[in-house]
Amino acid sequence: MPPSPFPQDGAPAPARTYAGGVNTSPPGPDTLPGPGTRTPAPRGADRHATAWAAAAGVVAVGTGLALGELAAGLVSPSLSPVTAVGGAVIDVVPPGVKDWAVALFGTADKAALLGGMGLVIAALAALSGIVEFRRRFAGVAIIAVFGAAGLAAVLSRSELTPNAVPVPLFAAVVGMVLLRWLIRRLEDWQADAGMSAEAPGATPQRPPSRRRFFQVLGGTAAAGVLAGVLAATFRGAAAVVSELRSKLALPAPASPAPPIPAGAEVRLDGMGPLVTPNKDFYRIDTALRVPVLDPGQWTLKVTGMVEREVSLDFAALLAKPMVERHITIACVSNEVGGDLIGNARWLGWPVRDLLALAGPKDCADMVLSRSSDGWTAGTPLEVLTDSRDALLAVGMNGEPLPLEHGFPARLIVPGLYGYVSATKWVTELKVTRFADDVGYWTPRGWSERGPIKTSSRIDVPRDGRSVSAGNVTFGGVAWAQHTGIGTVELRVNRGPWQQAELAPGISTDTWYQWKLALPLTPGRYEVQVRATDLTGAAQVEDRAPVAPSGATGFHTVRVDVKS
Ligand SMILES: Nc1nc2c(c(=O)[nH]1)N[C@H]1C(S)=C(S)[C@@H](COP(=O)(O)O)O[C@H]1N2
Ligand SMILES: [Mo]
Repeated sequence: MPPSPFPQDGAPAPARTYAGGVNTSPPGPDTLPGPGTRTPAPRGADRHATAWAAAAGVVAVGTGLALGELAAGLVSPSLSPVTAVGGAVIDVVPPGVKDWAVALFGTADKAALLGGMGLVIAALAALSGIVEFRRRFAGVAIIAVFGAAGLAAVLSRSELTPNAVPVPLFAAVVGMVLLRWLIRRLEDWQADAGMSAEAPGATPQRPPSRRRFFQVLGGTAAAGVLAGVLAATFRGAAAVVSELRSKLALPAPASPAPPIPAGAEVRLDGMGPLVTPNKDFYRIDTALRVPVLDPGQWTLKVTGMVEREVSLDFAALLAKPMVERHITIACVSNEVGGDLIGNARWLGWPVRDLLALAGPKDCADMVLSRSSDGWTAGTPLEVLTDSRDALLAVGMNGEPLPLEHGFPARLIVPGLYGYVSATKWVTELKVTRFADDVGYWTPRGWSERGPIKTSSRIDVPRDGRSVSAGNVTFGGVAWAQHTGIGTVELRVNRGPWQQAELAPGISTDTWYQWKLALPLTPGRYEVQVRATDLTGAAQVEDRAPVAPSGATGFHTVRVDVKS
């Protein structure tokens, strides 16, 4: 029997023969082309190479997108690159087309849009694979354009939060790296296949680089599918809850917020608004993944040293007489001059009324509030039962709380730093004693009690700016929550303090804006601000770091006055 011209299954593969007839060992990293050299991939070595390049493009882009959606599910549940692009498409589509789509697809219009986007993205992804195989980095460049488009879409959305910004960039970088890697493996395979085909007398065979290509392609696709399934699980829950949130009608307040006094808002170029929009509100929490709570499932329990435990569901909470107040909350980690502070109009039920239902026992002096993800804050019972408007809040600036800010309910307590009071996604209030319980941050080096320290900030001109000589108008904010601001003063180059024009506050629980025009001749100046509260207590001058109980010191800006 003549020897078969074909290698038999199970027979050891013959060493590869290069065109020069030299037998080599299987390629290690040292035999790979150096950076910048183009592997000539002989066409026709595998008729399907172009198709595999397209598949590599789809797998690379798909995996990048899936990981992006997963990252968005973790850090920015209300906005992902895909929902941003979808939302942007919905916004730019003319109304006629929208009506047509709704008529055609009915309530499946969103699914149809996503399906259509999927097809367009898959086509562009396949193209990027083919192009990358033809010319190194050409496909990578297409994905970079994808990433830029995703970023633009994210930046254009009203749900924009800082967390959402890096996600499209991350997705694009993953896609670019994967594409280059997969195409490199394809080039290796095609080079090997081409050489063995060109070798005189060589028999057609499958080089190990072929197997390698399919391994990395399959492995990447599997990772992409896994990320996609996880992302769909996370984002599905977030999407459902976002939808419930957007359909929620907040009750009208039984006690509406007092009107903002005329002139409370000092309008200077570069000065922030008196009421901070939700999208610009600072966000601080320990949650890696924003808790997504279904309001229909939410309950709040009042436990511990109480006459009777109370359990409240969301419908029962919304039926309570609601109070609406402007309250400025601040983070203990806010540096002097920092921006971890914001003022919003909160809607909620006074915590004192809730605690009255439970009846705290006399020995109790603290309420340990707990969030759905186990974070805790220890708040003096007294602060929650005195006349101030400590709220179990459900609304922020006329909307249900954003997911990032504690949907469906959180605590807002005038006068205390957030870490000892402002529990988001709150699910339990345990009435207890400071001697028995501690909040999350206390054993980590922060004070047991966290009253907000009176402070002030210069917002314009910004530190380091050049301005022109003449009357230079300074402006900013000052706060002494629940006491109120009495005066704000500025001094130039450590000279005498000069009283600023203090705008009326909304209430003592909010920050106040102020301004002062100073005649300045050309030169360099150091300008400082200090606030005094309504009891006459001045802001502390000595510098203290944020830990353990909040920063002190005067905010100082340097300005360069030009002629
Ligand atoms: N569940 C939960 N609530 C929390 C925190 C947290 O880590 N987890 N951080 C607190 C801190 S330190 C601050 S300053 C405020 C910030 O609230 P905001 O993100 O709505 O601005 O939330 C508080 N509530
Ligand atoms: Mo904080």
